[in-house]
Amino acid sequence: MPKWLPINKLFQIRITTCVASILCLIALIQFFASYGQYNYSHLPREHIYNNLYINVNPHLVVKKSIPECKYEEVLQSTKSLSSWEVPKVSDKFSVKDLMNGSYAPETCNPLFSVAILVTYRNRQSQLDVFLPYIHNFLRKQNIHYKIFLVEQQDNKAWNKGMLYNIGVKYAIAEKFPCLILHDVDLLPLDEGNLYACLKQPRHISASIDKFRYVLTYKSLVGGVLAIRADQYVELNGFSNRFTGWGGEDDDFAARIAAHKLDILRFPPELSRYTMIVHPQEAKNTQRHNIMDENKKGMNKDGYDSVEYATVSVKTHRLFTMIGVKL
Ligand code: NGS
Repeated sequence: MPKWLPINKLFQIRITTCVASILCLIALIQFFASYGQYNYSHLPREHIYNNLYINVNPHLVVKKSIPECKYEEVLQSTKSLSSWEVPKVSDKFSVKDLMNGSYAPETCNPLFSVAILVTYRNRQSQLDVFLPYIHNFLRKQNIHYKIFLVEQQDNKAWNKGMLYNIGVKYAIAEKFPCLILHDVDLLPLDEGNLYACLKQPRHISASIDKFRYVLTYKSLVGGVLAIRADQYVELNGFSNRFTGWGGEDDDFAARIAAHKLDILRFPPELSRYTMIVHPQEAKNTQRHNIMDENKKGMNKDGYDSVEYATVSVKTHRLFTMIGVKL
């Protein structure tokens, strides 16, 4: 046996050590880069109940013969799906108890009424997955809810902010005290993710599989957001100036901050979503300029100044469609 290692063997060991060290370094950098975001600050589970915004639509008939609904069981649920378990077709789906996209529990009086606003154009395959999935998910939560699908029915540039402003007018006309603004491509994975407003705005989709369940930045409010209807009006809703992809949600976050409201979140284990994959929309190259202008107060546009050509309202079993031509 030789007393020293042959030179080629030594070289091999050096290369292996080098590669292993580089990989370790990359893993360490990745860990520290995302550490804070995995552990974004959130309401502790035991504080959620006291922060809930209890408010029911006055149009909902309260039945004296049945008790108030309870929410502890939903909030304490640890049942979750993994992304790959999400059914692409909901075969166990029944339309029973659904009308106009709305539902209220029969055996108890709910404490929450929520308008869920989904902005939409030309994403039929996503909608086909979203609607049965979300109804199945929500009907387990003992809440009163209604799904409004706000469809842009023209070929003009996509304007999500305007669609939300218009949809919210209808939700408020129907006296919904809480709004959930919901992307059609996001499906909640955790049963404990109660679809209700908090007293402060609540960013719901904090942990999305596409981003390895990491909150990409602290002021992100895109995806799924819950906000009280009165606060939406107070902020003057979304700017109407953003077309195409990006910026409108960050501008909305700036409005939240300017009104000294907080953005609250549930813990990561209650905030996980899977995203239905789709091609990325074209980015609005002007989005940063518009945000800067809006911040300087040059354009105080929003909910109170939204203008559109026509709106048609149609009811379906699974949703109420607000068709908009801008
Ligand atoms: C930011 C966009 C937001 C968007 C967020 C996440 O960069 O509008 O990414 O987008 N802000 C600007 O472009 C100024 S996501 O990757 O989830 O589609 O919501």
